[in-house]
This record gives sequence, C-alpha cells and structure tokens, in this order.
Amino acid sequence: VPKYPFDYVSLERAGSEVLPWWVLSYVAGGAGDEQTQRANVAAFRKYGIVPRMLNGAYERDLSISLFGIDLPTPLFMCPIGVIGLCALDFHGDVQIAKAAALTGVPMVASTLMMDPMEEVASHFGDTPGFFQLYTPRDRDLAASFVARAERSGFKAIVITLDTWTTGWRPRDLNTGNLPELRGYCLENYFTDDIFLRRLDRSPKEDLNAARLEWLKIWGNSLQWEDLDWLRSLTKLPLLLKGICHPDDVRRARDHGIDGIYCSNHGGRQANGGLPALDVLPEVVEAAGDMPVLFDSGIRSGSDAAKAIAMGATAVGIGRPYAYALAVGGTDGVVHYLRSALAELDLLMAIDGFPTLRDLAAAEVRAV
Ligand code: HOC
Repeated sequence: VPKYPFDYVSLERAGSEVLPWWVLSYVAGGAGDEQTQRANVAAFRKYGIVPRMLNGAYERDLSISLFGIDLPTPLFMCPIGVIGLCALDFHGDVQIAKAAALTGVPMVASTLMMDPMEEVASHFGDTPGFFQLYTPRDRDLAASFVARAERSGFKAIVITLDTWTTGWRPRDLNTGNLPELRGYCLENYFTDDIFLRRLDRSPKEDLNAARLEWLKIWGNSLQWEDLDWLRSLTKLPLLLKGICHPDDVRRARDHGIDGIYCSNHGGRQANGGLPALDVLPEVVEAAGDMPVLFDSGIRSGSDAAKAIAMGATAVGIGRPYAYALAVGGTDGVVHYLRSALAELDLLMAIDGFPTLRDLAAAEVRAV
C-alpha cells in the first residue's frame, strides 16, 4: 500500500482526518455558502483539451521562463497565510520551503507565514521563491517587508489585492478560530524593527497589545495610485494577485506591473463570483506578453494542463498541498507535487504536446 494517496479526494480525506478541527475549518472553508469555491473546481469539468497525435511527444519539456528565471515546471505553491498550522510542529512554512527545494516548484511565501521570511527563504536551495505581500497601512513597514524579502533572496513580489480584510467565512466564524489564527501569523511583524517601534512594550511583554497593533495596520485597501509607490520600492518583478477583469490588467500595465495573477483566492474571500477559470482567457488576452499566473480550483495535473491550455503561464496549487503537508510534512508535499507533475507530463505525452508551448496552443472546447 503506498504511503500517500495519489488522488485528490483521498488526500483531502486523509488530511481532514489528521488536522485539528479548527485548522481544518480554516483550510477547507471558503466565503459564504462556498458556491464560488465549488464553482472554481467544477469549472475544470466544463472544458476539455483536444488531443493531437503523431506529434513527437516521446520526450517532454515542462520548463518555463518567468521574468528571466528558468523553472523546471509550470507549477508553484500558492501563498496561504498560517499554513504552518497544517504541520505537526507548526513550522509548515519551512517544511514547504524544503519541498520547494526538492522539487523545483517555487513557494509563494505569505506575509502571514509562521516563521520569519529570512528563515523560510534559507531553505529554498536552488529553487527561486516569491514573496506575497499583504500591504500594511504603515508604509514604512511595507517598505521594510519588501526590502527584507529582497535581502532574503526572494525573486518577485506578489501583491495580494483581495484580502485587505478577511472575507465572510462562516466555518471560521462557527468555530471561533479567527483570534486563534491571528495569534499565529505575526512572525514577520514581530521580527521587524519598524513594527516593533510602534509598540510601547515588546510582544513578549505584552502580546495582546502587539496583536491589537497588528490588527490596526495589517490590511490596506490599496488604490491604483498606491501602485506607483509600491513600484518605487523595488526593482524585483511585481505581480498583482486577485485580478479577474481585463481592464484591471490594462491598468496594471500602466502602473509598471510585471505580471498578473488571476485568482479569486480559491473562493475564500468573496462568494458569488465567477469561477476564476472562466475569466482566465480574457485576462490572458489583455495581458499580452505579461505572464499570467493562475490559481483557484486546481486539484490535479490535468487541471493544471487545462489552465495552461487556456493561457496561464504558471499554475498555483493551494489546498492540495495544505492537506499533503498535514499528511506527510515535506515528504507529503513532495509526493503531491511529483504526482501532479507526473499526471501533467503523462497527459502531454499521450495527448501529443511535447512542450508547454504546444499545450498552450491546444484546442480547448466546452464539454
Ligand atoms: C488570520 C488571518 O492567505 C488565506 C489567507 C489569508 C487569511 C488571513 C487570516 O485565506 O488563505
């Protein structure tokens, strides 16, 4: 019997059995009655790839180039705040970073990670990492996060736009776990001089006051103009996460943004929206030569193939790797990522797409 499951349904079941109930409600839950979350997944059943034969797909090349960085595969791990809780020792971010090093699949590390970014980045090995920024209201603190990310070796900054406040998440409200979650995600703040300067006493002396101070500043509802200031902070590639409308893509370009991240946060933030996959083609069209990262609803290698065939440059895995982390730590995440990649590779072999360029040009039809 294999150590870890090879399909998502079994993996989710196995993960659900080991996660503490209040962590499970956070990982599994979404916004409202979770119709967007379900629709994200269901959207992948609405489209199919038309195979091509006699195409010389005996060998495949799954590599991509993103902002001049060569990556062996098109997958990445989405940022998930407080993901560390899914690991037995609560140091899940470090375990994920190790999985990134072993697989070449980059981690997009959340501002709300449970170990300081410097520590997490030190485990990436040769795999590049990206830093996801929840832009705080304190501009000096935002600048400090970006500078620290740059110093730690992160290769791009992903600015999340749709989570300056947490959405209406009934499962988390029912379990009452939000205060608990907030208590765990402050490592990057508590290791930052700019944040510490805001406090009268250190977090060790007065944890509650530190947490309250964090609540006041963590979420910033940015305006387009703010992007110029964020742009001025770094030469690293900047991506906007949460983009689902072509006009927003065009505006992003006007503000010097380098990449688009099409996502509805896995349906965790706002309910009632379109599945992210349905808006991907128009986002890709507006993006032109800007790379488009995609997440929301990917569960398997064949889902990733569809997103690529619909124009995504790189594809983000979210909940599956959280369950894999719960089930087997670094080992579990590596197993999941290698399984998803094996499925993607086999699909390309059988359906006749030797490279991702060929897959991107594949015909996709509504089922
Ligand atoms: C306690 C704060 O990235 C997610 C997170 C953001 C939630 C913040 C929770 O939804 O996965």
